[in-house]
Amino acid sequence: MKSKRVELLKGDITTLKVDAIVNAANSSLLGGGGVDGAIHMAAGPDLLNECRDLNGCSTGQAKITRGYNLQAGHIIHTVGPVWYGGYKDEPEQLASCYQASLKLAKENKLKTIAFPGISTGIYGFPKDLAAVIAVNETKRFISRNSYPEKVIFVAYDDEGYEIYRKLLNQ
Ligand code: AR6
Repeated sequence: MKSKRVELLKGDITTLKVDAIVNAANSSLLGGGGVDGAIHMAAGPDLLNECRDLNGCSTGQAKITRGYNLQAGHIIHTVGPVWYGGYKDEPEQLASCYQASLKLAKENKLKTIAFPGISTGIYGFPKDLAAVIAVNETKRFISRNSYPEKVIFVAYDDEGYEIYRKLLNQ
């Protein structure tokens, strides 16, 4: 990888010791399946209590909480778009998720942040297009800002890992 500020890992994002992990949440912010369920399970019930006070989150936006029982100090909850075929501004909304999450990391002076593939599970966003958006938005943001110092993309399986690996090696 060319930039030391961008890394790729394969595995479970809930185990990472970083300043923030990003959650692929839904607009209620009250938990769900996929990585959201895994994060709430690992963080413990105090996370849900804090989330109840946030009054949800719009698609493309992000909100931050503490990390509770996670090794990660914070959780940045972002709501990705449901994929409807690409005609409902899904790419722009996904780009907005990365921008909003990175902005929160910057505002909170977080040095390390880890992203799962937002929208690429239950929400059905094509993984290759989602990865292009994730990498482009991240590179653009870090080229203009000193925080976060490091961004880690976390692939959950071999297919996702290969998609990011090829993009980051370009
Ligand atoms: N670590 C890293 N990545 C993971 C993990 C994990 N532990 N678990 C799943 N992934 P998804 P979405 C990957 O479905 O598509 C929830 O119910 C997974 O392989 O978690 O944004 C929410 O409440 C995929 O690549 O999120 C929403 O209702 C990526 O994480 C809805 O799902 C995202 O998959 C959000 O759907």
